Amino acid sequence: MKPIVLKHAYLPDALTVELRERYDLREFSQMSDADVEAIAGDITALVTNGEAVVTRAFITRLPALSLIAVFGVGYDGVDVAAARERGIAVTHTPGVLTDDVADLAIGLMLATSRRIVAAQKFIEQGGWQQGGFTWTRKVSGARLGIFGMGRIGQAIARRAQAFDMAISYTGRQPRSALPYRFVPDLQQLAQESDFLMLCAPGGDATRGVVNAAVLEALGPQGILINIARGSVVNETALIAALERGAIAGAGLDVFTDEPNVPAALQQRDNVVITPHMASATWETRREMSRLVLENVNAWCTGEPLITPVP
Ligand code: 8YV
Repeated sequence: MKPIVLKHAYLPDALTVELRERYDLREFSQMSDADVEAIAGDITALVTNGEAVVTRAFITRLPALSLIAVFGVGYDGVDVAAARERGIAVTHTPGVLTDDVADLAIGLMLATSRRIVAAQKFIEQGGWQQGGFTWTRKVSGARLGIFGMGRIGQAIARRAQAFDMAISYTGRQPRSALPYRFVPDLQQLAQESDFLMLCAPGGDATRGVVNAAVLEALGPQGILINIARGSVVNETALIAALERGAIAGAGLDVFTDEPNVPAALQQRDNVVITPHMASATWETRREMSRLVLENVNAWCTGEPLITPVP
């Protein structure tokens, strides 16, 4: 008998097909509570994505669960402590999406600072016939503050070096091997940056840490870029800061209540928004899918997991 695997949230079609070929795949989105209850004792693996939430209560409902495989590098949606208490392994997809996320981060920084989206709208709305587009802010040589100097933060820093940016960072600890300046405090980092780039993992430790005081410190010429998690930013404070000109703009790929983006963040010339798409290229989504499948297969055959969460 094939092991029962629960597809808990959105996964690419090709990955779903491969999982279905190998396992008895059940789709959570098509099941009632009673359906889940009926097979709860036989569900051994759960595959979810980086945005979905797997609570302690949900884990408790699945007594035979032994693997949670996350399609994504961020696993802040999963109650890892609850999983560990039960001896349930958790895997994710680090590394394969680093380049794409860093690329989009740089794209958002350029698009926001140079107002690329607003400039396109300017042409499309006939503005050019009336005069030139407003001047924008220079990226090359500016001060970049990175919050979270993990794999993605470092990939962004390497790209930013090509723009001759002065790079500083904050995070849990200084990384002495890196050639960038460590600043112990997020507010100080904001104060000393033209661009504040958020790369820190989501979760309780970072919830709402980009608050009114940090945005105030970033200042009226400062730009916030978030490719991490919406939860890292106090979105109400961000909207207020944009409305009163406390910061110059924001480039955002992630939001507090996805897929709902507050109207106050839309239709602004100084805000560039994308729908949590940093890792969504064909190449990377294929690699992420491969890694999920390899982890599930390894778990199933008793081999060591490829990318367990640390
Ligand atoms: C994905 C992500 O959008 O890796 C992550 O943590 O947030 C993204 O790459 C997500 O996991 C796919 O649903």
